[in-house]
Amino acid sequence: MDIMRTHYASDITPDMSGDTVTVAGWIHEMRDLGGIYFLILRDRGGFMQITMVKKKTDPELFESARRLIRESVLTVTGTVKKEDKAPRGYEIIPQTLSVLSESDSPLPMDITGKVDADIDTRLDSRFIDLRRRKTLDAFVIRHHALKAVRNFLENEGFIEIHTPKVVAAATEGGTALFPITYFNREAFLNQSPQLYKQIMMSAGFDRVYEIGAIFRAEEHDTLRHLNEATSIDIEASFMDHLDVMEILERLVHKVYARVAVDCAPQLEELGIELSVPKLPFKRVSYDDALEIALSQGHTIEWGEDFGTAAERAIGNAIGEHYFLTDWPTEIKPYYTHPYEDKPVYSKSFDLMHPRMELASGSQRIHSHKILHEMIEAHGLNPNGFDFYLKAFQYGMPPHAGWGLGAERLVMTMLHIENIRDAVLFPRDRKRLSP
Ligand code: AMO
Repeated sequence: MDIMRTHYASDITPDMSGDTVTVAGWIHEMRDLGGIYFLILRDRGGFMQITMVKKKTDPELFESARRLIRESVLTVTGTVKKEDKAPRGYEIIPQTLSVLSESDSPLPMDITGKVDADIDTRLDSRFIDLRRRKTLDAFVIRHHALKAVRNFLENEGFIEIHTPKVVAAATEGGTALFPITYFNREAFLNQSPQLYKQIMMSAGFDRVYEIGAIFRAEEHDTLRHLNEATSIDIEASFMDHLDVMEILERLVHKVYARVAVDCAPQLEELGIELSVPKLPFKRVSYDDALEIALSQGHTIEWGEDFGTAAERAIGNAIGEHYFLTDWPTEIKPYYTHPYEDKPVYSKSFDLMHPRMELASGSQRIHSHKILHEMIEAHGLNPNGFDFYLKAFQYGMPPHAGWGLGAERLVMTMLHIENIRDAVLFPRDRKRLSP
């Protein structure tokens, strides 16, 4: 059995007519017209038509092809022939065809896109769901988006780091933790690389980034929350909140611009016309946003977070990406730096898409004394933060950073309704498998 492939569907062009190629993939469709038999073979790059005319094909090959089962894996060696009516303008006339793996039948779900499946059916058989072009497209775009993020940050002088996901303490205070057993001790899955990326500022790394898993045990069952999400985090020394906001908006702009170019075929298949957000993004203070929400009939007290409905109302009023800035210090995490001249407000921001929050960040407190006080003021025990606080005792530069949700970035860019469609194997309240 020869499993060497010479070409992907996307490598072959009509002007290769006459060439011999070996291709491989899954049987997407079979069309039996009696005297002529078409196999549509699918690989990552697209579809190929394998054409067999009964009179011109070895009878044994013809009959074995007719017995094939959809979604089986095949390799085909044959001759390329220009054919305007076939996908990509060519067909392959096979000389040999071998089945590498036969599929069971019926399939757990339709993959041709003719029959819609609900999200649970799709996620239960995610490997099959991912064979559908539109599902695959979103993940190819996610790959290009994250590649653009990496390239951008590398060009800005950021060093990639990997911080522990098994930790001893809460990071974000309030939000819920997943406890785990670590030998004989209690440990947790990390909610955010926050404390470690800050420690790296004391280590002198100056600019760091991490793209990694964050775990939140919140009981949310919404279209924009996961219990395991991917966070794009940065931290940078000798910068304030304004500096890192500027990095963030340029990064989002760059991701859209790159995806528009690199993913043109996928965007077309998905029917998406990507409009690259214009720079600079609007800055809207918490107080101004509160006014918008109040004027639209929402009741929120100063110092409260905006609920989903008010957030939507503000988003609709603004209509594009924007920063929500200058939050009340009391509702931001303990590490957030207050303004020196008006300490009830903080040097903090959220990056918003009209549909939802994408990122949050701030300048951080870099004084050991004040940080210690703030941890206590938030009702937390500073003893649990020893390893973190220590890094502030021996020369910690002023610094700032943010965390951007990768799934939310992708879902808002591609108009994906449910965040579960922006992650391969989502973890939510009910789902721990596959
Ligand atoms: P925050 O908790 O706001 O900030 O998280 C940052 C971003 O991560 C994404 N995100 C989520 N996405 C899906 N499901 C979730 N459950 C979820 N939780 C968070 C969001 C959010 O905006 N340490 C700070 C960041 C910083 O200041 O550097 C933090 O974690 O897109």
